[in-house]
Amino acid sequence: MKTALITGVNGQDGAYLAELLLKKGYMVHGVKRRSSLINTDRIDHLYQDPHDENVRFKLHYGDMTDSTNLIRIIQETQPDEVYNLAAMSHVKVSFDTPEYTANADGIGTLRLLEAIRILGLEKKTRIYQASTSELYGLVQAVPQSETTPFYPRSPYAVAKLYAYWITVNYREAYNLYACNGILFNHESPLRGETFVTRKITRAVAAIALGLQQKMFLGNLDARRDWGHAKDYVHAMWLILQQEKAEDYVIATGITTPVRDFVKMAFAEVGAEVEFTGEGIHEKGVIKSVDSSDFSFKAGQEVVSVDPAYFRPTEVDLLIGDPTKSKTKLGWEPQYNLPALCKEMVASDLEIFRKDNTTQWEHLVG
Ligand code: NDP
Ligand code: GDR
Repeated sequence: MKTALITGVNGQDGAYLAELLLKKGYMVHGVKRRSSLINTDRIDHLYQDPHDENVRFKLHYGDMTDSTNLIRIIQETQPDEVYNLAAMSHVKVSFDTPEYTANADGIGTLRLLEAIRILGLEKKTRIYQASTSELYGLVQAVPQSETTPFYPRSPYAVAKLYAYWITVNYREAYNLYACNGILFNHESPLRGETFVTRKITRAVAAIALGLQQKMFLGNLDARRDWGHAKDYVHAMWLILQQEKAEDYVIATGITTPVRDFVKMAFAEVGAEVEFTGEGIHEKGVIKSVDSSDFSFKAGQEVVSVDPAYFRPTEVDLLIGDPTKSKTKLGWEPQYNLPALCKEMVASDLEIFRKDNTTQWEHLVG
């Protein structure tokens, strides 16, 4: 039985990856930092009684800012594969907490790599680093591939740039099987509520059910290459199963503006949304409704722009070139954006139908 260690196991990707590896017969150890409330909702369905001697899923308290516990957990678990998914992953929030982001996302990766080395596991343990399309930042060329130059545009992306290169360096210097997956945006019903797709599908569901009047968004012109997290965690696994350690871009190759995702999400509840005006005066208004199941009406303003959501430096356009991962890994995504959007809206409708007292986000994201 292979053993995997996942940092950030209770995040969106950690949850899908843990599920995938358990299905593949792995012993899965997850690293989770302590929080004042239990926040394991995304992995509760995977729970196994730790008293059971055949337990294959185990959580450990750990933090990317603490080398001592990373070394201890790796020593205890002796993993064949480490997936480093833990990070302060919100680009906008990284402008508010830049030093912490550098520590957790940048130096945190070094701590894991060093732990493997200190413990003499270079020959046994393979490591996957969650790199990101945010590395491309200010557009140098499109579509973005493994050879496109980086130009990070946020403290998050700069921290991830360090993590990217330290991973490459440990591969070259110590012959470690260490790889970067340069993953473009990937979403799902498990996506954090303050990332734009989930913020939109959640607001669409709440508006449709009459729990909210409208949503406030930032830059509607930004374009992203959005895929489904389930497809992307499969790629992470494939990356660690190759003969040679290499870096791969994982993307769909299709880019969509935020504004079009809003329209797509409203179409799922039978509403056509039209955008008028420009810049901070742009508005999204319901033009027509072809469903009597929901409580909005034609003419209702459902989207306004709030500059609080603008970033000091923005990444305008991301569109990935997945040729290498398709040819070398044989990776093929199962979802397209309309199917992803449909699943997310349906899931958020179900959540609000069960519990319409869900707390709203008090902070900007
Ligand atoms: P999430 O934000 O959903 O999950 C991040 C996880 O990291 C959470 O479990 C979080 O714990 C944990 N974490 C944060 N800080 C620390 C810390 N200091 N020590 C230990 N754990 C910590 O992110 P995703 O699942 O979406 O993304 C997974 C990884 O992939 C991240 O590294 C992200 O930067 C990267 N990435 C994501 C992409 C995407 O589109 N989703 C694209 C490219 C890269 P808690 O729940 O307590 O906050
Ligand atoms: P991103 O994702 O920054 O690409 O990082 P996010 O969904 O936060 O933003 C995507 C784009 O939408 C614009 N936008 C808004 N974003 C948010 N969050 N809230 C809003 O109200 C809003 N309005 C418009 C943003 O300006 C941006 O252009 C994600 C994270 O998962 C990273 O960890 C990961 O590395 C990258 O994807 C790839």
